[in-house]
Amino acid sequence: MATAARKTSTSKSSSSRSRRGASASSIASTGTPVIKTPRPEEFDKEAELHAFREMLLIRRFEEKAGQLYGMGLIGGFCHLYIGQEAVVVGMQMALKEGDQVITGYRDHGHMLATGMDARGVMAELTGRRSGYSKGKGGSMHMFSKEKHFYGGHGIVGAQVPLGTGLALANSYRGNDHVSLTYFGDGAANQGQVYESFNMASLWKLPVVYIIENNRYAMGTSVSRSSAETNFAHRGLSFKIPGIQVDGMDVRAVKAAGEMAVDWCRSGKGPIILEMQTYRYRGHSMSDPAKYRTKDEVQKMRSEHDPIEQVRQRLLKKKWASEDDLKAEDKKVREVVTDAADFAQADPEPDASELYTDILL
Ligand SMILES: Cc1ncc(C[n+]2csc(CCOP(=O)(O)OP(=O)(O)O)c2C)c(N)n1
Ligand SMILES: [Mg+2]
Repeated sequence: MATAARKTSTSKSSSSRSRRGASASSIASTGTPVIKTPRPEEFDKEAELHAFREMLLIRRFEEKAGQLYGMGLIGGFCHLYIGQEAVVVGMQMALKEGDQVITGYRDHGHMLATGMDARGVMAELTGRRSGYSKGKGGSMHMFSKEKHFYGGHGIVGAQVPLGTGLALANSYRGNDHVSLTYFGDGAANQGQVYESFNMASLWKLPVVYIIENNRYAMGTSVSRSSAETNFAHRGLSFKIPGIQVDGMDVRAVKAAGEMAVDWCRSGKGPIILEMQTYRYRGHSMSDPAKYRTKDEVQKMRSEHDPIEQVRQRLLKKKWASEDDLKAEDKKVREVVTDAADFAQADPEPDASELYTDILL
């Protein structure tokens, strides 16, 4: 994927990189530790099946959310995560209980990966009373303290200082929990990101900054919006190391995730993981995605799909048959159908809830 992403990015991005001469030696001269992207380890059967089920759950859930949106059952914004599943599933495989997750508005995958209930997420999307925010938050505003998921934020980049704050709290309390703070390539150009980087590095806070570079911010490609398209280098001025990771390969994500959380837990401070990924759908449900070709999307789907990669390995190693995998898919579809049925049967919040849980 890294190679494919490079090849299809515009010449401007690669030439600007070489103009700046961001080689390993020039990075070392800034005093920022130089770290290497870890080589992914092979998964055993259990890990492959786990990754397959988890990614498939997100894919099927998002497809259903897209359908319900089309039927007018989901109001407001709805940003689907289809294509990016390996990022959150691989990272989650590297965590331990108590580690926190925070992200932006493309958040349903993160919620499911942290173990939040599909019924509660779908009920929130449809604005029903059993939703995680009692039907008053919708797609972009859901939280689960039990699962250590801190949202769900609609303001681009706003989760970055908040995620850094979670890390500050961990540090202050003296626990060994790590904050996983996810944001996009577009959000990476926000000023508050760099204020956060400065404090996180200065105070050696345990935060993994995960930049989900899906190559677009709404309709703008990274090469049109970003002077430095190597997002792993975005922390250099703050002595925060970073690596680029094939975000379509769940094994590569897990290996990078394990390295990064170990880095944080051992008191070395923040670290950046640039996940090179791709969203198959438009920015949100209302985006016809005319800024890229169908061929570009098709190429990613057919050559780099994260779920298909795992499927092929399971088949090749004879750890599962086509029938076994169809049965897994059926089970996942049942969970999603159940969530959608539940959400549609669940009542809307009572009018008396209009002013509860609101800061006035
Ligand atoms: C502060 C702010 N500016 C602009 C917007 C409008 N907006 C919503 S999403 C988005 C693009 C962000 O892209 P990226 O960070 O790459 O995340 P992705 O959607 O690709 O996951 C913009 C500009 C916003 N919500 N908040
Ligand atoms: Mg993006």
